[in-house]
Amino acid sequence: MKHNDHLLPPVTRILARRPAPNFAQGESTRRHLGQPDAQRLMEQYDEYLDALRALGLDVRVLPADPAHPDAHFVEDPVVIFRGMAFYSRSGAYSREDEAADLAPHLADLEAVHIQGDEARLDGGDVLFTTDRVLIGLSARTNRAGAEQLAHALQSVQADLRVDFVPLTGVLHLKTGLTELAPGVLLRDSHLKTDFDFTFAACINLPPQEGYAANALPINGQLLMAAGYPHAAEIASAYYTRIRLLDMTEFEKMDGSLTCLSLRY
Ligand code: CIR
Repeated sequence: MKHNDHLLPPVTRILARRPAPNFAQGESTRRHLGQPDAQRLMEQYDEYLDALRALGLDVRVLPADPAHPDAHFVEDPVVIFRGMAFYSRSGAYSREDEAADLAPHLADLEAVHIQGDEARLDGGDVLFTTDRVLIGLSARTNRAGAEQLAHALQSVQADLRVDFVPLTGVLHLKTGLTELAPGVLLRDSHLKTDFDFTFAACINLPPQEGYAANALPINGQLLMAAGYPHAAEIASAYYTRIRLLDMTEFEKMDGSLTCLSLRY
């Protein structure tokens, strides 16, 4: 697979943060899935890091931050594009301060801060596809936040196409939609939106496989949640190397593969 024509360059670096012992105090809309098992969660986390290291990436892992039980979902407070870090304030009040805590660890990137108390945005709502950026308008990201990010990104690349995707049914846009391969979207049918995705081929996963819609392609290889055979079968048409990862304990906290790392 080619990556040269993608908006984002190949990944070389990963920034992650270890889950804190009190991670279960984080936000969750998935309490019905039960209480996460702390030991199992840490095992799943270590397997996730191993999978990234196996891709030959430079993986940096920050210490846990018990003051912010969701802080290991590092993808949400910042969006990285073209060597710049765009920091935003989360729509979850418990997560508002995470951007300030992360910024010193990305000091080599030029920082841009989404301004204004009313502007809210989580990185989980920002999907860079091959040729455009989709920003979900969700419970976490409002129009002011999305407009500011779009404007900031377009000040870096004037012809960047940015579309807003009003949605319900999943936490973030990327919870229910990722780009499996160039021009191919993978969608959880729980994701409700009137947005027209016909600019790409859109593969809808049945509800029982919906969690696998958060797939993580990196440099021509794919990480995918384990336990979703139909989704894995679809993915095998695009990838010769797929690493399936158990994500059950993160799922109980509304977490998925993309949110556990920053890739740049
Ligand atoms: C939250 O509700 O904010 C966390 N418990 C989960 C965040 C997951 N982030 C993501 O999908 N980008």
